[in-house]
Order: sequence, then structure tokens, then C-alpha cells
Amino acid sequence: MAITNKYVKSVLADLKKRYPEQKEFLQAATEVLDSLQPVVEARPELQKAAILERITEPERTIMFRVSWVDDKGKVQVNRGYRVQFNSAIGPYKGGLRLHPSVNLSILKFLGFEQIFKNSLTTLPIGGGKGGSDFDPKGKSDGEVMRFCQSFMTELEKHIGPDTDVPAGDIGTGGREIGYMFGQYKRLRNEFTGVLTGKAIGSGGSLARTEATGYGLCYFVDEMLKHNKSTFKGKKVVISGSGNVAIYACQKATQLGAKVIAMSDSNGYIEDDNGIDYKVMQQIKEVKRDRVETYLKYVKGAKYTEGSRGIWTIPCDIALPCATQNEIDEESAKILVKNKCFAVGEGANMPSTLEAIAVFQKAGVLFAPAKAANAGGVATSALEMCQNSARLSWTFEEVDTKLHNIMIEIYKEASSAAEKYGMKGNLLAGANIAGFEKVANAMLWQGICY
Ligand code: NDP
Ligand code: 2IT
Repeated sequence: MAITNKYVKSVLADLKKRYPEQKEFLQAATEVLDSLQPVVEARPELQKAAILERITEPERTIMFRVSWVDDKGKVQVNRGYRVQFNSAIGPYKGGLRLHPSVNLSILKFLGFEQIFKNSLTTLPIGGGKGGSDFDPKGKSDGEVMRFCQSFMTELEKHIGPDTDVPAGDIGTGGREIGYMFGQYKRLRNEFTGVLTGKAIGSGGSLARTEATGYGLCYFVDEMLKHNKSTFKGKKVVISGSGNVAIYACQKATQLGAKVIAMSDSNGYIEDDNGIDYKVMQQIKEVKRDRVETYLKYVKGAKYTEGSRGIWTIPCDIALPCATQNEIDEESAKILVKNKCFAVGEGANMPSTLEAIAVFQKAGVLFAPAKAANAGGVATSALEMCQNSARLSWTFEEVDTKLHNIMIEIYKEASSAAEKYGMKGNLLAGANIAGFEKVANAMLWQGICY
């Protein structure tokens, strides 16, 4: 959609002037504000209360030094962050990314998206994101532990089960959450649900590990059903081979699809017999190895260097589950040319704005990240419920709740799109539905932030 609304134009122009270097954040803000044009036109009270100016500015940004000692006794220094973006509908909630590319722009884009995603889950959680430019890859367990302890020694001052509840994201899995939880508990002398993605037996929820990948497939399944299709017999390409990708592979396979390729940042594996998710799970979760090693376990598979090439493989459904901007305009055009008819975003903002335009023009069914990958944080909120009640639900109970939440998110996104005259546009619908709940809470609470 072209940006014609004066209010939206001026808010975006101000953001571009103030944060010219934050390209990922500006991209996320442009995508959301574009969709909100019919809403601000229909509801002048939003401009009067400066909702767009306020919602694009984090309530609080914390940046800190993280020093730790490596195995050789050398002192290392990283940068730590927590962006507490919006608490209108609940405590800040969102993951911690540990990756050398982490900077304020990336965390602000992730925190901004998290506001609307969390609102869509139907559960009371605000939006936040954090992390560090620390790279856990190639580090020993001891080094990862010392980093996590140092990171939490500062972060502890700013979070709490009713204030801000971090979780995993790229580079932060069960091991890292465990070290951080241990340090928080020691510093506060409190056993509380301050982090989600905890181990079972330490307050973790069954099905949280699987939740983002499963939720993605539940959402895409719902979208397919509404368009007279299913996963059955479809060829699926999944990028990434981390937490989201592995369980998307398992669920898509269970739903009758054949996952023919997966990747990491070095290259991709093709397996025409269908990727064996258990092998992939062992490689990534147990051995912490590269996808290339899949060749050692499965005969007939093929490995190609370079991660972007994965989008040249002809498929029916593409599930990008690695990282932001992994599908650019060129890759989108190749997918369309190869007759890919549905895209489900497991990663956050995996498609560039130009790629989205290609998909929309070609009529590709498009499940946007904020809606499609919300199952992870939704299940984190279910973990918070269990922690508050001091009980634990069975796998089936959590999985059923997750499935119902994903169906509900689909309904919210499609009916908001229809209400504002954009039937079938789940991207606009998800942005609008997520936004309206938060905006209404902000209006109700007055101008405090
Ligand atoms: P993991 O760290 O478990 O896995 C990340 C995967 O993506 C790895 O295969 C990694 O390859 C690949 N990857 C990461 N960065 C890049 C890059 N710059 N270029 C190419 N490949 C890359 O992370 P998750 O699976 O948890 O997260 C994947 C995506 O899903 C992220 O966008 C995350 O924000 C999003 N997400 C995660 C949720 C969760 O609950 N975990 C919830 C909702 C969204 P390599 O090992 O080579 O780096
Ligand atoms: O992007 C995301 O939604 C996550 N990384 C999960 C956040 C969470 O709090 O579970």
C-alpha cells in the first residue's frame, strides 16, 4: 500500500530523521504504520493522543557492559541490551537474542514487532526484546555460563515476573536460559517465573520447546483450510535448523507434508525422501553441529554451500525460520516462478518489504510473522500462568491451548482485514488487530508514557 495518510507520513518521517541508522527498526515501523492508515483515518482520537508517536518509542531502553573471562583467562567484553517497548497490556515479554549481529536497530525491530504479536496471542503480555552481540557458537559450556551469569547480574535489576519476563531467541536455548535463571535465583533468593523456556522440573512448560514451530504449522494449516487446501502431499522448504525450524519440520511432516530442505547460515540440505526431523534434532540440539553433517546419517541427501540458494528449490510451501530479511525480492520472484503458493513466516521479519510486495502481487497465501510465529510467546505466557498457579499442565493440555490460540489469531487477523476493507490480507489484519488492543489500553491508561 502506498503511504498517503498525513499523520502516518509525518510519524515515519520523524523516525527516519531521528534514527537514520536503524534500518531494521525503520523497516518494521514502515510495514506496521502502512497497514494502520485506515485505522487512524477511522479513529481521530488516536492522533489526538499521539498514539503512533508513543507506540514507536520504547518505554525504556537499557544498555550495559557484559564482561566475562574466557577459557584462556582473557577478559572479554560484550554489549547487553533490553528494550522494554510497551507495557500497556501486560509485563514486557520477549526473547533474548545472542548473535554477533545484535545491535539496537535489530532489538528495536524485534521489540516493536513483539508488541503486536503478543497482543494477538489473546494473553496479557506487553512487548520487549533483548540480547547481546555475544556469539555462543564455538564457546565452551563454561564460557557460555560465565557470559550468562555476567549478563544476568545487570539484567536482574530491570526484570521480574510482573515486570519483564525474557525468554529464548536466536542463540538462546535451554542451556542459556538455565544459566540465567540460576544466576537470577542466586541474586534475588527467589524461585520465580522470571524467564520462560525453563527446563521441565524447574518451572518450565511442556510443549514450550515445540511451540513456535508447531504454532506456525497450526496457523498455516488454518490459512490453507480457508483456501481449500492442506499440507497433505505438499513439498515444503524450511530455512534454518534451529528451535523453530526443527519443530516446524516435525509438525509439517505429521500434517502430511514432505519437508525437502533445511539450512543453516553455511548452506542447505536437500532430502527428496523428506527430512528426518529426529536426525536434525540430534545434530542441532545434542551435538550442536552444522546441517552439513546430515549427510553422515542419511544416504541420498545433498548439501549445497550458501544459505540463500535454498529458495531456488521448487516447493509448494515456504517456511522461512532462520532470520530477518532472508527472503529478498529476487528470492521471492524465484519462489513465485517455481509455483510456491503459500509462505508462512516462522522467523521474525524474514521477508523484505520488496519480497512481501512480490508475494502479494502474485496472490501467494501469506502468513505474516507476528501472527504465524506467535505460538512461542503464547506458550511462554501459558508457562507464566502455570508458574503463578504453581502447577503444571500435561503436554496435551498445553498443545491443545496452543492450537486453539493459533486458530483464534487467524480469526482475529482475517476479521480485522475484512473490517478495514482488505479481505484476505493477513499481514494488514494482524498488524491492525494487534495494534487496536494495545492502542485502546494506552488510551484508557492516559498519557503516562
Ligand atoms: P536458533 O538459534 O535455534 O536457530 C537459528 C537458525 O537460523 C539456525 O539454523 C541459524 O544458523 C540460522 N540463522 C541465524 N542467523 C542467521 C543468519 N544471519 N543467516 C542465516 N541463517 C541464520 O533460533 P530460533 O529457531 O529460536 O529462531 C529462529 C527465528 O525465529 C528468529 O527469527 C527468531 O527471532 C524467531 N522466533 C523464535 C521464537 C522462539 O520461540 N525461539 C519465537 C518466535 C520467533 P546458524 O546455526 O548457522 O547460525
Ligand atoms: O520472537 C519471539 O516471539 C520469541 N523469541 C519468543 C519470546 C518469548 O517470550 O517466548
